[in-house]
Parts: sequence; C-alpha cells; structure tokens
Amino acid sequence: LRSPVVVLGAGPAGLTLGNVLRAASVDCVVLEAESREFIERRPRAGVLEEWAVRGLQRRGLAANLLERAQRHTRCEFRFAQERHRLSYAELTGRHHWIYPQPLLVTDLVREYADVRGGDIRFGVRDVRLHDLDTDRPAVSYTDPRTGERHFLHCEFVAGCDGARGVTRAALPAERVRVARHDYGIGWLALLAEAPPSSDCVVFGIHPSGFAGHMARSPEVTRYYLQCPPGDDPDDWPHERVWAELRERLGARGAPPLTEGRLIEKRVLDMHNYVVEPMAFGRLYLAGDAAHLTAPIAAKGMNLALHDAFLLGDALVACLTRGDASGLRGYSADCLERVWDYQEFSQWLSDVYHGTASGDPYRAGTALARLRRLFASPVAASAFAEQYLGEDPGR
Ligand code: RFL
Repeated sequence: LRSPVVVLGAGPAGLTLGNVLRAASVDCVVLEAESREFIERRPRAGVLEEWAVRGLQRRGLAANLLERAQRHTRCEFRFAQERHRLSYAELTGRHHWIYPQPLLVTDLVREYADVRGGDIRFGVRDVRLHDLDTDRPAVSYTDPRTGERHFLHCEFVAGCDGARGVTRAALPAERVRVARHDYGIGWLALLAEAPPSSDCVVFGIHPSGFAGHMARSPEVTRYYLQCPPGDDPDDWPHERVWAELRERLGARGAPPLTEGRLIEKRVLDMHNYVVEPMAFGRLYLAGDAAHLTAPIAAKGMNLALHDAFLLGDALVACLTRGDASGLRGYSADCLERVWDYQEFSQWLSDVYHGTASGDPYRAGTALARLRRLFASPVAASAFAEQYLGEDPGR
C-alpha cells in the first residue's frame, strides 16, 4: 500500500494533522500504539490558548469544544496568606479555553475516522522507520490481531508519537541537537472527582512547595503538589494530599477546597527538551515527539496544535501544489514559538519553586517577581501576553 503520508501517533498533534490532510483529500494512515478507548480516556491537559482554538475552528475541528468548553479570563496567585488575582483577559483582550484533552482527542478521532473517512490503525506493535533519507521512506509495524508484519511505503512520515515514541530515536545523533533541562523537582499530578474550588486557575506559592488548582470540568479538578522527584504516589494517601493542598493553597478569604476521591495520582519528574531541527530527510516531528514542556505553564498541547497546523498546511502545499517552501521552513517556524514557551516555563518555574528551594536567594528573588506582577501593570501585561501565547494570526 502507498499513502503519501504516514502519521505515527493519535494524540492532539497526529489527529489534527490527519484531519488537515483529509480535508485537502490527501491520503494518510495514522498508526496508534494504544486502543481507541484508551486514547479517548487518557487524562492530561485542559488549557487551550485562544489562537489554538481559532486554528481548530478554521479547520472545522472546534464545534463541540466551542459548545462545551469554559472560558477563563483570569488566574490567581496565593502567597504569604494573601490572594492576588490577575485578569489577563482585561490586559490582553484574550482568554483561555478549558477543555479536557480526552474530549478533544475524542472529537478529533471521530472527525478523522468517522466523518472524513480517514484510515487509522490502533494497537500497532513494534513500529520501525525505514529509508527516511530517501524519497521513498516506509514504516513497518506488527498487526496485533494477526501478528503479521505490514510495510507502508509513503512520501512523508510525521512523527507525532509523543515523548515515549520511536521517531525521535530515529534521528541520527550527529544530525540533531537535543537541548534538555531538568528542573530537579517532581510534581504529584492529581485528578479529583470534585467540582473546582475556584472560578479560575490558582497557583499556590508556599515554603512547603508549589500547589496548583485547575478546573477540568464541573465534576473534575486537576491539582498539583510539588514533591521530590521520583517520589512514590503511594506515599501520598488521600488525607496527606488534601492536608497539603489546604495548607499550600490557603489564604485569607479563600473559600475552602471541595474535596473528592482522587482518580489519578502520578509523579512527574519535571523536565523539558527541544530537538533541533524537527526534521530529518522525509521525517517531520510534531508535538511532544519534538519538544516537551513540563506542565508548568500549560503549553504542551498548544505547541502540539501549532506544529500540526504548520505541518498540515506545508504537506498539503507540497503534495497538492508542488510547493515545498512550507516544509523547508517548518522546523524554524515551529521552534520560534517552542523556545518562547520554554523561556516562559523556565521563568514561571522560578516563581513557583523559588520559595521552597531552601535557598534564601532564590526565595527572595521569586517573591520580588511576584510582588512586581501585582505592583506594575507593565509586568502584569508582559506575563499575560506570554501566558496566553502570541496569536500567530496577528
Ligand atoms: P501525545 O498526546 O503524547 O500523543 C502521542 C501518541 O502517540 C502514541 N504512540 C505511538 N503510536 C504509534 N507508534 C508508536 N511507536 C507510538 N508511541 C507512542 C501514544 O500512544 C499517543 O497516543 O503527544 P502530542 O500529540 O504531541 O500531544 C502533546 C500533549 O499530549 C501534551 O503536550 C500535553 O498533554 C501536555 N500537558 C498540557 N498541555 C497543555 O497545553 N495544557 C495543559 O494544561 C497540560 N497539562 C500536560 C498537562 C501533560 C501532562 N502529563 C501527563 C505529562 C498535564 C499533565 C499531567
């Protein structure tokens, strides 16, 4: 079989890309290691930047989202027992959308497979890439039901297989540079079966460590607790989690947290990486396969969508009009935003984690940054602009 594009991975990046290709009648095959049920339930992100939603909408991919997502216009920092609200929509005229990643993935897979008739194969095993530096690359995999090995010959391979996929490893070490940053901290990522305890995202900056509160839906809330990297989630029973959250998110006048059963509890070793360039031969990387940003500033899914829009448009231009300029500029065009978001995550990490670092110098500078955010409208506007991400349409 020969399809012009093989897309590895059915996350936000791969499915958006598949939809863009199908809308232009470009054939592609999406290969996904997990089952459809699994990817439609995998809980992760939930914060989408306005420009990203507009990008989905322009491509006919945001109907459900716009009906169901919540609009967020501000966030709240809590430190030294005080609450400080930052109305970023007032400062920038832009806002966030809150829509859980599994719902977006469900919408995208339905549109790709059930509406646009796209080819998607779930549960593939032992995926391998071949002849990437020729104009006839191929992808092979084992069909889980029959055990048979299949070869897909194509013109382009899109590596959208996330942080643990195989495509990044296929890049020859001498042709790419991987920049990596370890924060040296862990975050206990929690999902609670409880309604949100605030109408906005809350950041708790506390000497015991950072704590975060993020709405996901009227019934489910994401919380984060800073912890040592490699901590065992089993050392965080229900009582300990809620006691720490109450302590770290506590402030004068703050409503009590609405507690609930913890339905996800995992420790993230916080790190980032960036692969440069995001292409080799006929392989183009998109999303977490090319760059990871720890969930500090809620940027990962937004970057994955940005890559998918650019790669989709570039592949369509090349395959339907013979115009390869988009593909030539793809990596550089993506990396500008990637590095901008990396820098913001780094800045915000210092604010979140400085007071608990045990280093009085870092603690002092972190508090100075926080005070400046609420004393200087210019500093607040600069924060808001980066938190919402630059609008590529402006
Ligand atoms: P994904 O979503 O990981 O999808 C990759 C897909 O590839 C499959 N796969 C393979 N398929 C075929 N062959 C192979 N060999 C394969 N190996 C893997 C996987 O099963 C999977 O289905 O990558 P993509 O599309 O690049 O999307 C990236 C986003 O998922 C990620 O950046 C965000 O979830 C990050 N993130 C957040 N981003 C935001 O923008 N806002 C947030 O609020 C936010 N919160 C988060 C997050 C990530 C988190 N975790 C789990 C690290 C919160 C958390 C807790």
